[in-house]
Amino acid sequence: MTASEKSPFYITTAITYPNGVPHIGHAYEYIATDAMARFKRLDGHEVMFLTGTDEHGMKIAQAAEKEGITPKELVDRNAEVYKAAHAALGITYSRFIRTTDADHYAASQAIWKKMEANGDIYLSKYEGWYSVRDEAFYVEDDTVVKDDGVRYSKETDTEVTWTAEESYFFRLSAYQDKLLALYEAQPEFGAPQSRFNEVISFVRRGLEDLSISRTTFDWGVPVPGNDKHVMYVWVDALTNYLTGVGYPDVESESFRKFWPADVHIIGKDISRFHAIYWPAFLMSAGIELPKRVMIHGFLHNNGVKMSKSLGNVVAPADFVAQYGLDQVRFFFLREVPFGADGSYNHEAIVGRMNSDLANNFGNLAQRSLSMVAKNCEGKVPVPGAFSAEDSAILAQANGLLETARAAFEKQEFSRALEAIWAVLGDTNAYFAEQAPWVLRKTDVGRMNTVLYVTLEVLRIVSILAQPVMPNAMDALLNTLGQPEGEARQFAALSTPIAAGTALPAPSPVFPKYEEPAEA
Ligand code: ME8
Repeated sequence: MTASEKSPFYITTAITYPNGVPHIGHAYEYIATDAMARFKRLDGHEVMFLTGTDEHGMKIAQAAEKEGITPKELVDRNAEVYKAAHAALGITYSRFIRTTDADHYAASQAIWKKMEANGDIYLSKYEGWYSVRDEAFYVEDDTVVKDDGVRYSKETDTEVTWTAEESYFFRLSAYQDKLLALYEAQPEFGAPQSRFNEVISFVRRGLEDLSISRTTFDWGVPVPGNDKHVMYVWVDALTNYLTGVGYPDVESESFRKFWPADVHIIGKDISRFHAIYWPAFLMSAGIELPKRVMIHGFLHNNGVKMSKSLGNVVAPADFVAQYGLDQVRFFFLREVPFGADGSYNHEAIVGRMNSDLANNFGNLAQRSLSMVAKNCEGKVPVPGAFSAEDSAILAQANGLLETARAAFEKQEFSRALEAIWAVLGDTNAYFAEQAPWVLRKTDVGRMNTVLYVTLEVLRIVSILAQPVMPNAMDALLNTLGQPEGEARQFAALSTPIAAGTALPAPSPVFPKYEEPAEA
């Protein structure tokens, strides 16, 4: 099947506030989304992958003021820092959207007008509590005054300030039943279930209309027809997913091809914005809804929340420099079931590097490939008839595509990797049992068959692990004599490695982690 015959696939990350620097939590989301995008491409889909920065709102305006620069200067500078993080992490986005891009203003104003035309926007006065950190409103019952005399959001523990101003409102209250009907009709609209359930209960408790414009500052998209107001940052932020595929030109090729989005990948702190406000805005504007909102958990450094004041914010690029890009990508996707919260520390990363990568994968590749180099003239050997053991291990490897597809469909990355590593584990046992280094002296034909089977498993595993470890798998597929392009697509999985393929001299892909010598 060619790319054009398979359904196009549209995936997004949350767009990050560029008020600080990227941390491991952001990196985690980018890596997961990138692995998903690469998986779909390798599986023959045309993929649109959108990521970027969320540049409006009070948080950005205040951060700029603190630095004594304009908001635009701040976001211009920091957008580059985020782009550099994407590059360091090997993120293959199709577009890096910035909400200050001109086409994004047009899209935000267009959706606003649609909601207005539908009778869902009205002018009134907002009085209530606002958290600049969260860019979110809170009702008084959800706030508390602490010993320091300051009022905080109970849920997120961020300071809230009293806000009273003229504001446009979105008739969110009118969407309660429609949203509940959506959740009923599309039980996988939000995932994983436990996080989606929290959203559903929130909606069941009743929804209030939402303040969607501000007048006390001007760093935002102007409200059409009333320049005194700028849009509430979340209205324009969510709209980025439409801008990215050409909205408001709903007849454009990209909009028709890619909308509705297949999956929005976001963190647990912003599930309500994506699973409540966003579908309500879209319903109001008469636009199709995304198919899925996948809510991942938070990563904590050694179980401790990352924060600037604790000084435990690790820059993604430093992490990559210390452990290696593929290793970092593998660690996060293998270690933490996507959706759950996770913790990382040096020992856990080194553990995975040394056992899963160096021992289970790297050693098997190195041992089999160096035997082939020495005993088979550096060519994939011609196998004899397959024994039951050979066929069993090949069948396991051949079943991996379906397992991986099913897991990736639900963003269960760790489950896919676990299945692949189970086959590697069994192949290691097979290799040890068959002992080709003994067969070399007793039965060369059998040795050839065992080496062939091992190389075939390595080929399958390397192709399937590409979305997670693109560079290392590139190197290994080179060593397995597999040319770039079609031979590395999932469609090639069913064509076994060809006997006689010339193999370059092998070199280890996964060295063990060595602690740097004490200075
Ligand atoms: O929320 N672990 O931006 P943001 C895992 N601009 N993920 C984390 C994390 C952690 N420790 N900390 C943050 C915003 N994230 C809005 C989004 S989308 C239309 C607008 C995730 O910079 C977080 O959950 O605060 C979110 O998905 C992403 O990083 C950006 O967070």
